[in-house]
Order: sequence, then C-alpha cells, then structure tokens
Amino acid sequence: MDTVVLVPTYNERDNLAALVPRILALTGFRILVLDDASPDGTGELASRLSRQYEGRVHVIHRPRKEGLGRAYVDGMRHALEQRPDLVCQMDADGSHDVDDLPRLVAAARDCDLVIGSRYVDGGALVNWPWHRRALSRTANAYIRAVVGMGGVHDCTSGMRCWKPSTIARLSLDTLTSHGYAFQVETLYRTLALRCRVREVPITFTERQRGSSKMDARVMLESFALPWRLQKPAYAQPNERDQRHATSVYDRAAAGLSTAGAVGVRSAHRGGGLRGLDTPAQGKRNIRPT
Ligand SMILES: Nc1nc2c(ncn2[C@@H]2O[C@H](COP(=O)(O)OP(=O)(O)O)[C@@H](O)[C@H]2O)c(=O)[nH]1
Ligand SMILES: [Mg+2]
Repeated sequence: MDTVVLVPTYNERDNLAALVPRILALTGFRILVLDDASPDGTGELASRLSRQYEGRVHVIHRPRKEGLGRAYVDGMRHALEQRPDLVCQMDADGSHDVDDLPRLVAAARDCDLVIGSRYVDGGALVNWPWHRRALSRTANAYIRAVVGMGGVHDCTSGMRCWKPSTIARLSLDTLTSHGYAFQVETLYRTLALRCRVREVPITFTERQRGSSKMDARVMLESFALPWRLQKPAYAQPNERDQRHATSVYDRAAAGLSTAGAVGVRSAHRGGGLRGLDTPAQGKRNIRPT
C-alpha cells in the first residue's frame, strides 16, 4: 500500500524534523511537505530531508503564506499525479499522533474518507487549553446546526485519510476556503457526493513547540462558510451529484433506507445536507444510501 502524507507547514522547523523520521519508520508511507515560505527555514529543512530520504520525502515550496486550505489544494493536486493508493493529511506540529496513521489507513479499506475524530468514543484531547476546546466544540455544534454534515462528530479535524478517487471528485479548482475552513468545505463536498465517510478515534495533543497560526481572519472565514455553502451560487462538484445528495438526505429524514447510519433523530429542515442526524455513538460508517 503506497500512502502519501500531506503535511502543511508554516514555521514548523523543529516539529518537522521530529515528525518526518517517525512517519518514514512506517512501511509504505511517503511525505509531501507543503511549505508557505516559512521565515524560520522550514522549507530549507524540507529540501534537505527530501535529499536525505530521496523518493520518500518531497516538498512543494509555495511563494507566500496563503493559508492551510490553499496549501492542501496544491498538495492534493500533486499527490493525485503520483497515483498513490491513499492520501493522508496531518498537522506538522505533533498534535496528530503518527501511531494513529495505520488505523486510518486500515479504515480506508471500506470507505472513501476516514476522519481521525477527537469526538467519538476513544477519541481524546490532551493539554488543549480550555478556550481552544470550547472553540472547537462550538464550531462543530454550529456547523452541524447550520449544515447537518451527516452526523459527523469532528467536522474540523485535520487528520484524515482519503481515497484518491474521492479527492478527484472534489473539484479542487472550485474550493474556496483559504484557512481551516478547508476541512469543513471538503467534508461537505464529500458528503454531497454520497461518498462513504467513517470516523475513527484519535488523540489530539497540544503542540509543545512553536505557535498556533489560528487568527481572527481564519475564524471569520470558518464562521461564514456554513452559510456560504447554502447559497445557490456556491459551486458544487457537479450538479447531478448534488441533486442525488439532496434526495438521499430527504429519504434519510423520512426514515427510509439509511444503511450504516445508526438512526435518524432530527426532522428534515431543508435541502442540501441537513436532516440526517444520528445519536452520539462510537466510530461508525456513514453511508447515506
Ligand atoms: N502551508 C501552510 N501551512 C499552514 C498555514 N497555517 C497553518 N499551517 C499548518 O497547518 C497545521 C495546523 O496549524 P496550527 O497552527 O497548528 O493550528 P491549530 O492546531 O488549530 O492551532 C500546522 O502544521 C501549521 O504549520 C499556512 O498558511 N500555510
Ligand atoms: Mg496545531
């Protein structure tokens, strides 16, 4: 199994130096670093690592800081060209545990997107300050209230494993998010495409080195995104898929065939991805068909 791990970096030199050997210790994993011209020399370090581990570490040097979402779009495009079996994404700062990667990869066998989830049974947060916990929990509740999101518990998680065929259907060119909203936007599209999404528990640990790049602009974009997704003008991957998604979720709301979903709790409140809501339980498949 050939898996490419996308790692976005902005000022993560020490963290990247620690992360790369840990990932490469796993069989079948390659790394694509997405660096936005970090002033601390992360990009130069990534180049050195790509020479040291030739063929297993690559780096995209982007000219300026444009946000996590833009870096991921570039990375996904390049990853698809390399024709791997799977594409993972994870933060560079040590918050995502390398040891969780094989479980994500294993779970991808029978679904199209695996989300490493902090908010299902077995998931955990370690050393995250209370205001970050509150922000993350509130963001997830807000997104689910506005958009639904098929009952996914951790819509904002940055640790994921994709089937390349799913990424190929996302219409990367039309994704709009610059920052962390990328995670929500790509999940929304994946569900709209009726892809199978599965959450597996992960432990998220607060970084020990460097600082968070979360800022007011990132938060504002994330706040606005769920509403933007509802607008008729929002570009969908393709119209046919979206029409199907709406009818599928209508069926779910009516209590009809929802194989894999644990139950249907909320009433249908509109079109799009609203309507399917499931009781909080452990990891499971969401198969809205
Ligand atoms: N390439 C790139 N990476 C970014 C950017 N902003 C954040 N990152 C990376 O995205 C990951 C998550 O960012 P972080 O600041 O740790 O977010 P937090 O964990 O929510 O505080 C880290 O690996 C960052 O270096 C950006 O603008 N460009
Ligand atoms: Mg972080």
